[in-house]
Amino acid sequence: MVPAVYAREVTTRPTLDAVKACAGAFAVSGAPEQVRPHGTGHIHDSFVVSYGNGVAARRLLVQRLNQRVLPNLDAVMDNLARVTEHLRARLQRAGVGDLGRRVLQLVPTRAGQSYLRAADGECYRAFELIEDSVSGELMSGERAAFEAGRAFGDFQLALLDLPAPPLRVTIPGFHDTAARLTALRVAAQNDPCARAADVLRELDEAEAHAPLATLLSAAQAKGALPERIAHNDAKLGNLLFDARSERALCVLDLDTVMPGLWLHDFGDLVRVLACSGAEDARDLDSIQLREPMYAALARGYVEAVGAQLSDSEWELLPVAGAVISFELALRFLTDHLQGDRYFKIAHPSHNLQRARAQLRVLQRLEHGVGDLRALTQALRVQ
Ligand code: GN1
Ligand code: MG
Repeated sequence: MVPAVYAREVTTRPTLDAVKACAGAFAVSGAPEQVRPHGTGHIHDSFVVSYGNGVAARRLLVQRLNQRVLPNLDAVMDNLARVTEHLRARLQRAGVGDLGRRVLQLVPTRAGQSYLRAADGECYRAFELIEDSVSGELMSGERAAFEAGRAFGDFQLALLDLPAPPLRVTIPGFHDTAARLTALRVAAQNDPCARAADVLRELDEAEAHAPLATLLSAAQAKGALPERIAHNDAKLGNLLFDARSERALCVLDLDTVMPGLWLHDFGDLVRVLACSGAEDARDLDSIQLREPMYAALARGYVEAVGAQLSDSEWELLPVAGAVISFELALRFLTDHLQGDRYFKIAHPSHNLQRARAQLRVLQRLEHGVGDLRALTQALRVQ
């Protein structure tokens, strides 16, 4: 299945006044007072809103939702409610305290809806802001890598026993790497923005890696990889750490939590942690393999889910990062060719820069795969 081409033009960020006007619709006492932009997500627009209630300010995270990327918001919010309730009940049973900071807590509208549809058709939702926390993007070092591996592993483990029915598919073909490659070929062929001639080297590099596109799906088709609930967007920006203890606190961004492969989550974590350099690094030499970070990440992940992994999952852990960095490179390059309709950008060649950086991550992970294999094997025999 070829993912949809995003036909509508990129929308601009809402004004702070527009957010403030909508923020009054959520069920908290006091009126919205201050609004400020928050976070670095590529899809929604997020804001921290303080409400005055005469005593102490209460703060919510208010998001304007991207309906081009997530057209079925009812499915998204349904999944969110089921997942967060399940996680909360589990933590409660385990006697874990501080629940309000360990699981996302949605704040409904005064009318009792899970999200607000404003008069202009834009949709907003609100969460309790998790205070005294730090985005994983600001964390560094092996301890944080270990924590991230364990936190996403724990998240997967906790959803193993989510009662039926299956979660809804919020974005069809999300990790269908072969379809992502097809979408790139179509975009290069149609070339709506006349950008293809400038990216021939990147297109060649993508084609040279085509076999990666079916590596996981072929194993899955053979029955070697179980389908289970995955987060599907396991990056550090989607994990909060406690500001004081620097331990992982809460997994965020549950919009793509749906049936999938656990390897996609591990691969995403490898993509962001096992190489230095930013996701959109302009200086490609800043992107170097960091074996100790991979080892720490894998140790944390295996501590959580090692006992659940099938033989094929163990075998494919060391290559999962290459698959996901390849897939994301395809997506960024496709978006560049299509005129930046999907990911938010800060400048006109941003998606191209991101694609180049992901291709470099891919190269590093491929060259180092022998080392990654040895590090993974060492964890298995322990
Ligand atoms: C997007 O929303 P955000 O920024 O957490 C994207 C992911 C990409 C990621 C790359 C729904 O995640 O798939 O891996 O950017 N989310 C969606 O940073 O497409
Ligand atoms: Mg996010």
